[in-house]
Amino acid sequence: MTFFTDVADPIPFAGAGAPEGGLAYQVYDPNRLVLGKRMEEHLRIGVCYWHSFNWPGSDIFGIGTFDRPWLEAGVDPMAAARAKQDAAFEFFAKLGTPYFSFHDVDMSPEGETLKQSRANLDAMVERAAEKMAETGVELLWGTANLFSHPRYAAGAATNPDPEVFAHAAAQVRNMVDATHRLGGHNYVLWGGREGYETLLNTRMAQEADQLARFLTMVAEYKHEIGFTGTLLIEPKPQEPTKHQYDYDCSSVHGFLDRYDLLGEYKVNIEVNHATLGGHSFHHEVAYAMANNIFGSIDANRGDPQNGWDTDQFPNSVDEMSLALYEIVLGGGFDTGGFLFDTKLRRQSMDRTDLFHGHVGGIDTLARSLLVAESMINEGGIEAARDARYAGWGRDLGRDILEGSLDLATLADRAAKNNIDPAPRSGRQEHLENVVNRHVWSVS
Ligand code: XLS
Ligand code: NI
Ligand code: NI
Repeated sequence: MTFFTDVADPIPFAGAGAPEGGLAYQVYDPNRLVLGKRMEEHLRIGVCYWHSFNWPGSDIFGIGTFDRPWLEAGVDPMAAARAKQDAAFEFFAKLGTPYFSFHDVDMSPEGETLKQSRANLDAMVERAAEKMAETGVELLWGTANLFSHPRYAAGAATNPDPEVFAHAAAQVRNMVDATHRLGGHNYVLWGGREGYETLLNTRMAQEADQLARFLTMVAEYKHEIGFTGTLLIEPKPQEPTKHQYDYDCSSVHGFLDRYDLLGEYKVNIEVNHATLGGHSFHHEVAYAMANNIFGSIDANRGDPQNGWDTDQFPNSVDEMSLALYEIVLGGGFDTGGFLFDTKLRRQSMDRTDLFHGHVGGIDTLARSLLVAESMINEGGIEAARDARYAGWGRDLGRDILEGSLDLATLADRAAKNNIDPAPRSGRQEHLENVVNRHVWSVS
């Protein structure tokens, strides 16, 4: 049975001739070569199972508005899971993008016991394996939902009750197995409730040790079973907790360093998590690149007026171009990609709305990639950065960094040479104009 009956399979690339309002890519041409690599390989786009197929369009003030028959009351849970999976894979194939991602409970219903949950998951994962073989769609990452069930109200790994930690361990073990079985490229841990609501009842040091123990166990298990995907932590500053420990890339980096986990984990950066943390997305990407923890991206953005995770489709070439510049310049994705952890607006209840959101977002990324390509080919930004730091490649800079000078020797040398450094322009406005020239001119 087809669910998205009004949509062509697959959605074509029509370039500038795309019909207005129609479903065709204007920029995303998977085979177009960009800096020697196919566009599809640069962007590695994936669709999320949860917001697109497992969320009815509800919000805290109202029930679902979407047409998702498998979510209706009274449907047998496994039959519902199969109908949802059919619609999801039909969507992935029609969109024509290479990857998807899911949480355990998105794909298979939780059973009465952990054993039953595992059996349900295994059955749905085997069915997914068949669908993946039929469509060629691959798993970007798997993850476990350790935040929806009431047992996780006070966190999973950071819960004051070790039995909750153990339950979370069982779920993660099952999902790492499932991800491994499906040839997943990464495994994600988003610490949804790994934080606190109030410090009055919280022992932060204790919770940090618990979280580190959990992450260590997951890394050890990965090696035990021979899973070769990358483990990723997805930072977010808050929501649903008042404060989340994985606040941003820098706090995750420090945490990994403190517990000797650098090298085992990288980060999955979500655009709107960056902005909720008081950073630009560009900042988070550049930080991760600079510190060798860059892994993957969740491409959904926020709304500048709202202080929560609205998960909207990317539509700003300005914002995405800067991030893509850093990503491509830094060598691009390894196992990661651009996951659409995106939500439709609650009023977008037509079946085709899901396609319009993704197609527009994908075109935004494709155009941003072309801007990045143009900036890299022209080289103006890197030349300006090189010029700005050039002194560090000369004698004084090298001597300082190599550690051959102590403070007093350096001070004496400065006095002896009578140095009097002149302030120099950072040229910010000029550089912003350079970027805009590329944004406005690529095609
Ligand atoms: C929530 C997160 C979540 C993760 C996966 O804000 O973005 O959707 O990506 O658990
Ligand atoms: Ni996310
Ligand atoms: Ni999010």
